[in-house]
Amino acid sequence: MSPDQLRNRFAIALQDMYRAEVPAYARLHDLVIENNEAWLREHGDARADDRAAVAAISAQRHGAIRVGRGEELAWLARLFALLGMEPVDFYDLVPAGLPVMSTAFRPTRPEAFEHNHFRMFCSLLRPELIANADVRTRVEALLGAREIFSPRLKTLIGDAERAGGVDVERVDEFLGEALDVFRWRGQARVDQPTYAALAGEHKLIADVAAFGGPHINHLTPSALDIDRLQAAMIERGFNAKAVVEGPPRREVPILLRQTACTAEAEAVRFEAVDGSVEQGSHTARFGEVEQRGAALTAAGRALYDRCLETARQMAKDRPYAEALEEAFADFPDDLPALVEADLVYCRFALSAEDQTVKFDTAQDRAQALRAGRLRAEPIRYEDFLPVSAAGIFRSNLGDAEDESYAAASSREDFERVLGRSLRQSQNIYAEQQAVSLRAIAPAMADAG
Ligand code: OOG
Ligand code: NI
Repeated sequence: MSPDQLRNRFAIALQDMYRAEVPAYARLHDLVIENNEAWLREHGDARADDRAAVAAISAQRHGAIRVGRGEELAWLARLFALLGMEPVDFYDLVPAGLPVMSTAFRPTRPEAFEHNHFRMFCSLLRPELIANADVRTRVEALLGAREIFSPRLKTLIGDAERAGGVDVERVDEFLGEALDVFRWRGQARVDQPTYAALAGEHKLIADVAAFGGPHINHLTPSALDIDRLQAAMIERGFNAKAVVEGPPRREVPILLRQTACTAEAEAVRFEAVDGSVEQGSHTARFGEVEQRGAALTAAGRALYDRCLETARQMAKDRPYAEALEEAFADFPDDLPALVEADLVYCRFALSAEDQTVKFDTAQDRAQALRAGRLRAEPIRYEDFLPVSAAGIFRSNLGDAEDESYAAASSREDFERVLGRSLRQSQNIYAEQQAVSLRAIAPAMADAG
């Protein structure tokens, strides 16, 4: 089966599993479906009457997991490679007070996104950063002794790698085994006092080390209008975040906007040293919603970071939404201006066969765009935002205070444990834009 088809099957199965595991997520997902359908109807879009189309539009676009040791990450990389997902970008969350480093496994070809968008944000715990020596030793022992992949799944992965893909006859078994990796286990591997000691160090540490595997901690469906969805969440009594994270609402959406409902406590069985079972709870899993906009160039990203920082400063003495609006007034919001300042990546095409159009520089392209001689379609941002990611971790783990860790993480260390190199999203977007421009050039040469 093709990696794209397999990823689609996997994502659908994961969605079903997580809906059954976390009822609050199922309610949020239903609200997204209802909201998207209403949006389509109001915009005269015929897909509003097509249940399958609405479901596909409202399907989850990403999930997130956390693992405990390098070997686990390396196996995940092999599994996701078979689903057509490559590790893209390095996210060091240590400066944000989280003892993890991360990447996102995702499709990289534009055609692959048409099959299925699913990405998995994957964080690796860095137990060596745990200051308390007792907790650190305990965590290392717990992680060293666990296997998150069944022997059968490892065999199936090895077979598929040798055969160049998963055999159609093995797909059900393969997906069943893969799904089990991410399943919630209501059973902790430690007793209550140990859980409390780990959580006392950092909730994240308990979330990883106290359990037998990397349960999904959230899935994220896509909203056609995230502000409308946020308002609906509040109106329906969801425990929604106070604000939509990321850039403000704009004419030309950029990057990624996200909101979420906070995690609810789930029952957990802890086994005491004497073998008796104690009931307790763990709070980590939730539902999130996203809406994506254009990928930014390095210059665009630098401007975005400056605007966001300004907003943060301004928000000290006024409402955040207002501060955000005002801070982003410096970020151009019409396509020709964005193209002219080389802030967004686009796919370009000629409006009509015309060999006199100049498109070598950003200024040329902006001019041709304004004159209606060139068309530009912003390339969608397919990655994540570390600031929002840190906010997501914090809001669902309920940690108000930032920890401070001495060491920064290194991309090289991460690649070594991953067992492969990371792709860089900037290169992927730049290449997509360059491909579109190269396609114009021969057309003009032919015409000449
Ligand atoms: C991952 C948070 C990152 C996002 O949407 O930014 C993420 C986590 O909480 O483990 O999914
Ligand atoms: Ni997320």
